[in-house]
Amino acid sequence: MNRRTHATLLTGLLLVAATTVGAQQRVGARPTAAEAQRFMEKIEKDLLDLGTRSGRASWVAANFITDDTEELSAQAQTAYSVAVQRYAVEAKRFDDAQLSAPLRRKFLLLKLALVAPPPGNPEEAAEMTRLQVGLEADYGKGTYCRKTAGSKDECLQLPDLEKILRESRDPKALLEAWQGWHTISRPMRPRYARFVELSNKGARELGFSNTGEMWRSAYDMSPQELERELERLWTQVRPFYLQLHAYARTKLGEKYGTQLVPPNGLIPAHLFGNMWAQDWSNVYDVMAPKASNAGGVDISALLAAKQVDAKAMVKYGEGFFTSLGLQKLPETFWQRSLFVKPRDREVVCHASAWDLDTQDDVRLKVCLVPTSEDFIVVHHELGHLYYDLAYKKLPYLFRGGANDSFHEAIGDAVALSITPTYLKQVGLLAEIPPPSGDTALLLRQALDRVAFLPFGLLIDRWRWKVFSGEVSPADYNKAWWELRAKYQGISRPSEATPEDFDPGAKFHVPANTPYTRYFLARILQFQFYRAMCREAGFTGPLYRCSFYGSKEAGRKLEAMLEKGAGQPWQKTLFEMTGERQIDANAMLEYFEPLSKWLEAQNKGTKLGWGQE
Ligand code: X8Z
Ligand code: ZN
Repeated sequence: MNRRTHATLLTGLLLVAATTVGAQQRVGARPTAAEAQRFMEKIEKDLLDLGTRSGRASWVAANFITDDTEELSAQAQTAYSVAVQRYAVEAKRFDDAQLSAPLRRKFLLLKLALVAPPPGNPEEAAEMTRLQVGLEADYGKGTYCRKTAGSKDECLQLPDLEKILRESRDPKALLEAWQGWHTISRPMRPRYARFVELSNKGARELGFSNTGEMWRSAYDMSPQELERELERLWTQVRPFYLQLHAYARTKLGEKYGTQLVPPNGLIPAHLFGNMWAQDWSNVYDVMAPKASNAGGVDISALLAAKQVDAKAMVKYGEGFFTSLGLQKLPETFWQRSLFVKPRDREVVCHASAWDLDTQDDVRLKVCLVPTSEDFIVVHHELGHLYYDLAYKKLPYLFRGGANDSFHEAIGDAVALSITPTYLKQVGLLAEIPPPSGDTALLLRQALDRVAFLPFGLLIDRWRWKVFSGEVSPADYNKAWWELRAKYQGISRPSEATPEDFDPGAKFHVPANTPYTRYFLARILQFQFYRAMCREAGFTGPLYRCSFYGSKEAGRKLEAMLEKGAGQPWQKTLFEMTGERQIDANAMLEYFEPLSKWLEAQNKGTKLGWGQE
């Protein structure tokens, strides 16, 4: 792991020992493994208790946003994170002890357990959690009101604005929806800046140089090694992204005119059918190949035709996992989850999976609409829950993903099996399209999974600069758009004002959820998928594989899930896939036919935008 950090901690410890302990034989006396074991048992018991309380309070706060639920949630979260932080700091005294590998790993996981470590000062710790809870609640309540011809303003929330982006093809309406949502984050900036300052203080107390470095230390390799890995992966997939970008630019140019979409330049962010231009599948109609036999399968249309409601979408998801031999979800899951946006109260609509007691009390909180995008989201979220259920018998600190990107990749790997054959098997599709429809099918997939990649990478590249202080609050927005241009090749659809704080209009920034996990998961999910396809005995082109119903694939999956965070992820990956590193070759194999097709379409077109 992070050797430099350990060295710093050790030096600190020895100095304290030498100056405060008089008796000669105590200097350098190492705490025993038995002491460490007892300390760890107490910690795990305490954190389970505090974590469960905090989880219940956050559940209520996210499902009923009010000033009171916010305050109660902040209090419970403070109690939990202050305890983690105190234990992690206390645990430094075992840095030098001879411990078994699993116990040593628990100490490591303890130190990395929080995404925002609170400062030791209690007032500052409480202030930090209040800021964090408040920012997430503000995102959840985000509302844009516009003047209408009548006397009453029309007020829209994120799901309403997302619907406009998804369905409208009128650039004026798209621009207004985009701009409207980006007004909600303006007031967040000063509080976000203070939050950054406080969490950095906590990170430094643990021996990290800032919160960003702490996040990069959570991958069983040094932060520098992780940075190199990310660069390697981006270099692997970037040529394919450039092809997709160039193709999308041509198509959007044909639709909206080259005035709005300059042929060699950046594409304005409001034209992709998604608020953050991170998933382009909603504008498939604009991107579709010209050939009349293009085909492909429009899952949104299938769901509408069968009147599949939110709960039924979740049932399809559960059905996939049980077909692999995994258990049905517990009854309480169906009683306690939220599947649709309530009309009469404020909720955080961003989809999330919850494991309230690290045992059986698992739930979803989603505001589903019957679209193909949300059909994938359901599988994604259930992947989290099946992971939680599979590692519940492990000790508390091992109840987690092999690393956070594993957690994000499970459901998506399963969702890659939503092929026409699968859709026919479950009665959603009548006829499997002929192989001539494969390009269309792959294009739909790429508009979701490949278009996402640069976005997945840049959010934390921005946050690393924010946490390290390289970018100051006055430049938050400028730095954000520099990265959006560099990696995604997109531009802000209108000039920013000095008040704008566009990163705050993306959930994971006010909610402080690390994002590198999603970039890695996009790549990793194809490795998992390929491994399970092989296990299921599939031999055709990778993109046609569905391992639905394969008990062999299910056993393979469960064996990985049951390992939780109990061993370095590289070992878990090897056991699952036979591969030793996260690598894009499975993804590139999957998309190989599309990649050739895009190259042919882009013939004579200049790739890139001159700022990459
Ligand atoms: O936040 C999510 C999930 C919950 S972990 C819905 N995702 C990222 C996003 O929406 O930005 C899944 C894909 C990327
Ligand atoms: Zn997720």
